Amino acid sequence: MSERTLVLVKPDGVKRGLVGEVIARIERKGLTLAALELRNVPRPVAEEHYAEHKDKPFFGELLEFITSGPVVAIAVEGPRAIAAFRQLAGGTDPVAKATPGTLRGDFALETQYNLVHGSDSPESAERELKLWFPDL
Ligand code: RTP
Ligand code: MG
Repeated sequence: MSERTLVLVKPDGVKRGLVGEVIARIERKGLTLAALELRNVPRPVAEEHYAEHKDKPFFGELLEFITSGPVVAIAVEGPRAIAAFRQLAGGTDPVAKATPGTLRGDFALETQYNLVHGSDSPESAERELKLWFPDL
């Protein structure tokens, strides 16, 4: 059974020219692209997207970062797409948790600048896809 997940190439990934690398890995895994757009992120969208972290000490920095330049938002589709993309991304801390072979393990050094976002559950995916791609 197919499902959808929201992937973001964060501003660091766009600035570093890694959009193609992210898309290539998604496609090589066998997942498909249901929607894709380069976007600036309005602050209210960033706040809504990361609402679960609103009480965390890093929330302010996280909003600054995610609104600091365009992101590429992608609706990714396929069997177990949510877990499959989290596997491609690697752990949140790109050195302590993500292993080589994952996007974060191969291309990132700092937790804040960890290249990609992927929905972490079916509930998150549904909420985030409504926020980013309401017409999908
Ligand atoms: P994401 O939501 O972006 O896919 O990342 P994630 O699930 O792997 O990690 P999450 O716990 O949801 O954290 C969201 C993003 O906040 C930044 N962060 N900074 N400075 C810090 O300690 C810290 N912790 C998290 C990261 O950009 C992380 O991806
Ligand atoms: Mg998360």
